[in-house]
Amino acid sequence: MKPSFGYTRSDIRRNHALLTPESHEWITQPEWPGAEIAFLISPDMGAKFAMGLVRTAEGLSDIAPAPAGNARFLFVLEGEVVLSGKGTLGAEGYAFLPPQDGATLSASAGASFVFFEWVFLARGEVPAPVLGSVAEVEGTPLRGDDWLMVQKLLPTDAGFDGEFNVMNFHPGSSLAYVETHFMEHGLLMLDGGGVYRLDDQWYPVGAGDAIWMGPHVPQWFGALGRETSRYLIYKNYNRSPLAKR
Ligand code: UGY
Ligand code: MN
Repeated sequence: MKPSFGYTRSDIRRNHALLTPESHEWITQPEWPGAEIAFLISPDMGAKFAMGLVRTAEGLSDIAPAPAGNARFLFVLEGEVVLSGKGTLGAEGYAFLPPQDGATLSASAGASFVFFEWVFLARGEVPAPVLGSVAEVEGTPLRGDDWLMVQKLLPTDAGFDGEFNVMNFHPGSSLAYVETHFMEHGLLMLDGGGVYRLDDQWYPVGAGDAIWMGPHVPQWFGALGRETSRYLIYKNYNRSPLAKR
């Protein structure tokens, strides 16, 4: 039995990290008046992107866009987020905002969302913003396995330097093999749970847990329980490992 004090499931290692809700440090930032932010993944741990949770008791108004050169992706967990001149996102609504996009962000009282920011690697024309909702994205079986459906939230063309997917695991299904690849991941468990293998560790994980997978880290997930397990996952994509950030 683990003691209830001085213990966390969070585990931060050289090439991966599990970040669990009981260890989140909620901070304020000058760029986000009215928000509490828990930065879960950052370049300080070796990642090439940042991922944070935002919550707001009173609501947010006109939060400035990401710094020049950075792309931003938002995924709403609760409440509503409004992007000026673009539209309103409800629960499981999402937006990709390319660098230099001028939209400001407002949010309803009690709203929460996850956001990602990274230095965008352009290839040809920089893509236009994308707004959508998970419920409207069709899933496709991963490598023919219809117990593992992938919803691709962004267009797949090479203008995008990354992808954001929701992976849906039927209870008892798993990734078909232990993946190793140079691309990184930032992941948020949305529903269900199971066992995540990262490097040579096996972690029990559930809704609300976040994971950083660094380049080349061996990774595998097996879904347990009776409900569908789902996670949101970011991956840098469409770019050579030698491409400069
Ligand atoms: O797209 C991926 O690399 C994905 N299958 N990885 C993962 O779920 N850990
Ligand atoms: Mn992967």
